[in-house]
Amino acid sequence: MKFKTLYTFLKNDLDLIEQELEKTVMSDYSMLSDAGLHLLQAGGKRIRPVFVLLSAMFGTYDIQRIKHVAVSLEMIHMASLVHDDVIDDADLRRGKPTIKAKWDNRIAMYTGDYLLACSLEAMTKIENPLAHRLLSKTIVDVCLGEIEQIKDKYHVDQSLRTYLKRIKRKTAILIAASCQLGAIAAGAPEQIHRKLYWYGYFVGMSFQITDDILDFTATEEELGKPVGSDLLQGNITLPVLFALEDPMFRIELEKISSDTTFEEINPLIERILQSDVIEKSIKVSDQYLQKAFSILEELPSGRSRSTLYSVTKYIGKRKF
Ligand code: GRG
Repeated sequence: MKFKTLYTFLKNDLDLIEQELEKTVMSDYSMLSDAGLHLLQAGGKRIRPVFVLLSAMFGTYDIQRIKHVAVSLEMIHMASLVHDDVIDDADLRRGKPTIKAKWDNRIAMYTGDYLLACSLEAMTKIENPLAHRLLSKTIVDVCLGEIEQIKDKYHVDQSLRTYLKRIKRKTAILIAASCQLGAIAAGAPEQIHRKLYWYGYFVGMSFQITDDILDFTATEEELGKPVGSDLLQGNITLPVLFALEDPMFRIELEKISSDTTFEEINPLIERILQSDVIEKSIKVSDQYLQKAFSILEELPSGRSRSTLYSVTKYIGKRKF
């Protein structure tokens, strides 16, 4: 089953958001429009807009209002991907050349900045200080998460806590904010939008852990980038943290540096795949999903809750 079939009733609204995203990246400067459109048309799951819309259904759902929130959240995500690809010197994203590879680092930085600015502009349509405070805090956290990731690269002596704090900032908080902001913009009561934040946070933690697992278990075609890219970048993800408990693996991993090649990390990828660390990581991801399900139980029943339930189940099994 495809992810999109879980929420076919949102198709028209998601199509509208797609058109809004295209309109929003347009600028008088073809360089910015071309680069923005290139990333948009490369695909992407648009899960943040989906969470915005489903959460908005807990309030007064008005797509003409909610679309600005969905566009804003997807544009922050896009801006962060464009900057991330410069930081990681990555050539492929969503199976297509990155902006920095197709153009150059300078244009990628301008494009990322422009997308972030467009995101803030889209959110001004929501005249609610709480929404803006949450959005600003979220962007600060995403930036801190990235700085922590850079600081922790190649550090084999980091704790599980450090890893969890990093993924909370770099991924989970943006998904949490997508849920809460959708509900806030739709005027949902406080006790509902707060719960949706925590639902999004737990789903987001599981989503990132799964991303870290897929870096080893998926194919290059599924990932849209080479297998083991995170490891090659020196990112100590959950499967790697577990694998470091083996002293022999630790000795091999300590040899990785920015000069290491894909050929050199292949044996490490093989070791990870042959051990139980993937299973152990899936268990941690499942624990977060269980917490997400518990929060869903506390929300009013209806189409939104049941769809969030299916989306959560799918996220636990995703292969993309
Ligand atoms: C400009 C806001 C801003 C931040 C700068 C570079 C940076 C600081 C942050 C990068 C954070 C980052 C890349 C987090 C990864 C998040 C993640 C899980 C990406 C993959 O998300 P998917 O699977 O991607 O939803 P698609 O392609 O489907 O949209």
